[in-house]
Amino acid sequence: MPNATTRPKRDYGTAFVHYLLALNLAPGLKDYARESFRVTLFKWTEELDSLGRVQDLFDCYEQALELFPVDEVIVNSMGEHLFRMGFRDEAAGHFHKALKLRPDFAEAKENFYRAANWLVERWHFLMLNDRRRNQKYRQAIQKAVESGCSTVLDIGTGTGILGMCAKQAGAARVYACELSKTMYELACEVVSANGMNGTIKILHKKSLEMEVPKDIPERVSLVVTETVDAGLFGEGIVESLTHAWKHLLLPPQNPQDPYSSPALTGRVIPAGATVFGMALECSEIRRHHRVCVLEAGGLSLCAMGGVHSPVSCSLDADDSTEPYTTERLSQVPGGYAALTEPFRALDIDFNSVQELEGLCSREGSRFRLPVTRDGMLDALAMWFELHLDKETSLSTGPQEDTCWEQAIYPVQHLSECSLKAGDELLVEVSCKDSCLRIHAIAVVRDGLVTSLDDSASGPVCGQTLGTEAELCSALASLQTGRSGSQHACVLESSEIAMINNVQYHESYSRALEKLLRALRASRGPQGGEGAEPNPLYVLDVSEGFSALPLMVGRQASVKAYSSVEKQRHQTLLRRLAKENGLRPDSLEFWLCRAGEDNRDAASAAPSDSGTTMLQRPSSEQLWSAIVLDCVEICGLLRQKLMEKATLARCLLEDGGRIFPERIVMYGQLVESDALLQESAVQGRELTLGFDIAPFINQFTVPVHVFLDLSTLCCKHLSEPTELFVLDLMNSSANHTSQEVKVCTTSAGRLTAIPFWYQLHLDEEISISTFSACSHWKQAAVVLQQPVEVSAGEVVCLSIKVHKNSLSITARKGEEPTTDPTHPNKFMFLSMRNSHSNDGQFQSVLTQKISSSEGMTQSTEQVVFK
Ligand code: 44T
Repeated sequence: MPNATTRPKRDYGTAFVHYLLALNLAPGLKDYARESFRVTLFKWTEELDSLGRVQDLFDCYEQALELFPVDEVIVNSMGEHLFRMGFRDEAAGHFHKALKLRPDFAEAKENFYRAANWLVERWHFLMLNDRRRNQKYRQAIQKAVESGCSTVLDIGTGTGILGMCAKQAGAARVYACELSKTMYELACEVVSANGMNGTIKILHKKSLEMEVPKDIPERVSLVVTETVDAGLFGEGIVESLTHAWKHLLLPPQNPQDPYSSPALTGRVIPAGATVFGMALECSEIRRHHRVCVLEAGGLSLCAMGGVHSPVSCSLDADDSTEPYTTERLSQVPGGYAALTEPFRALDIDFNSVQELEGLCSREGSRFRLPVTRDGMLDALAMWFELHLDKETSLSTGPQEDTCWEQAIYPVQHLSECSLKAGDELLVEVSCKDSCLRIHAIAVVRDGLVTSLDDSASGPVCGQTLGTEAELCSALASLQTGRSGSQHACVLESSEIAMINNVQYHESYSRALEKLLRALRASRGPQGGEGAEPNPLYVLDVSEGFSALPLMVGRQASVKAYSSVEKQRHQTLLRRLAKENGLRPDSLEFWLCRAGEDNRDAASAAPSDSGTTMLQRPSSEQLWSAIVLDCVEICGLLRQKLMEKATLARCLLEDGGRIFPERIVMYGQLVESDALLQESAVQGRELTLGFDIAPFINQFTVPVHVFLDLSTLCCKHLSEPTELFVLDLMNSSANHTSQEVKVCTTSAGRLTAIPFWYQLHLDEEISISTFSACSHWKQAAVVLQQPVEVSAGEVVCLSIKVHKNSLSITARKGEEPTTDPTHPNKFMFLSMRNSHSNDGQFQSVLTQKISSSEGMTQSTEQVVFK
């Protein structure tokens, strides 16, 4: 028998099998064994997870659920595995079931909100609340159907709204397809609730996989679709329409025969689009995509020259980069200045398969744009007009009053580029991988061309220009010699904004220096003559890139440890260390030392990351300072923060400290329609006469993340108020509750409570996550039911912290709080911003899971019940 010292691990696999056997034979023991059975299941499935034995893992859960079918902890935990593996629909079903079993199950609630945020993107609410857009689409569809288009396919139906418009307008047969499973199920439910069950055939399919007659019995005379994103082509409309013309639509109208019957020819709504572009100066975009500071916390940042964000449309961009980001320019913090007039960049006719097919093989078009004012060239922006038909268009432009964002192509050259009024900017618009790209090539000033090519070393090549032909030849010579920057390194845009956040670095350097000085003084002179003093150990457990260890490592007799995992981050830190003349041993990487267990840290559950790193620097040493990363970029507190703080405290030497030592959360009462608009379908009115709100509103989440509070359209109903204090040096407050009274300063409808944090590094130095240079965004709680308040009234917020989630209820004045199911209860969760549904639900595994009865049922519960 192996003894305790030789046995490498507890054998949870064998234990699990024994539990199964025993409990199946003696079900009477179930209650007694429940707790230890769960532990065994979780430990064993964790092991299976790390070994990649996915099928075995889910088999174990299925067996466990056969024994304990209504055990909410097991149901929730299975949901967590499903979610991490990308089976988000199924995961949501499990979280929902767990919540049904125990409505106050905080973890399941948090998980459900996170899943809802992924499954139903927030823009669905914006679009359904956009009455003008809805009416325009309905009008165009109605006209087409009335003119004879009798068979209709709605590609990317979402909630089913456009398909229902077609049916209501009198189309004989309507088909719809939707690639997201959740949206597909939602559409089925909405269509049947509106009495159109059986009259619209809805398929859970990507249109590109559809065929006649396998999926639909006939070619259709009208395709309606709104599968467009801010960059127009990002949802794949070019491919889907090309495919639709070849396989799903009747042949297009023959221009020679304009009177051919619409019932026998095919057409598309929208009929086409015009794309516009413009150059702009925008400090907010600049600080997120280009390192703008030369020095921070006493560190020279020149080695950061080659750093750029993962948004790049340059030709040598690789797969990891996105060609554009998005921004609602009318609300960008700090505003923007147009450096050119908007120009017409591209026209596309969706009714011409030749145009659709030829789009990506088209030569890029070049434009000479007169620069209309002096400014820094920070980005090119694009937006479009969607021509639904000959009469009706929708615009997504920055000047329009719409919910649309614009596509932003940050200009990321090595050197800054100042434009002057009277210059000409040369840009190229092209289409690669079915994605629109716009690229600044050169500036013409006083007849001299200066290349903006990022791989050229600085502004190059002056050439006198006269004719257009000379310009062309000048450009041709500029285009050669793409070499790629030697020191290119990609950092997330939030990491670039952090590097540019001078205040953040100055504050941290100052606070750390103060502490280390004090510790050195308290140790007094050490060792004998010439002996190296014992170093002070500092650990930075920031989640992404962080230059703080370098700033600390500059100081004498300090050993700084960075926890950055990515190779490119380590390379960049080493380069910075070298450039700043740091002793090679003053910076080390903590992960490398932590060994085996951390090799897979990137793939480990988010809840595990961070805590494994919290260990002593060596068996005889303790840390002088530990930097904890407390706030996510999205504006929420990091998961397991208090656990980490408690752990970190145990690893500190006498007098050592955690940074920040204290976090104060602030909030403000506001009335904000903008937040309501993206949180749920508003009002009691039907949407275009259809009942949609109750179905999609099940996916309402109480916390909105990634907000820019400085430009949020809202009316302040109170001053910023301290809501909560987390004392990282003293408390491990996992369960707390407290009441905060807030006095209103104006009358209004309290609809939301935005919140942010003040991070206190020590008694004197603090930083806010809500400042003009902050790399953090803010978050807000949106109340399910607004509270009418008058000026000078007291609103009582009851704040409860339970493990990682914090819930607050809002009520007026001195009314008693009793109702635990109060509608304005909300939670602070760790949620990502919405991402597109990937539609990868067809795998063998999912089919297997969906075919098990409990699963299908619980999924339906989420969506429909
Ligand atoms: N976001 C707009 C993009 N689909 C809209 O699964 C504007 C973003 C936006 N289904 C702020 C404001 C706004 N076959 O449910 C989705 C998607 C589905 C397909 C079947 C296909 N080939 C496709 C392609 C997409 O179509 C639905 C709509 S995509 C619309 C994107 C308010 N931020």
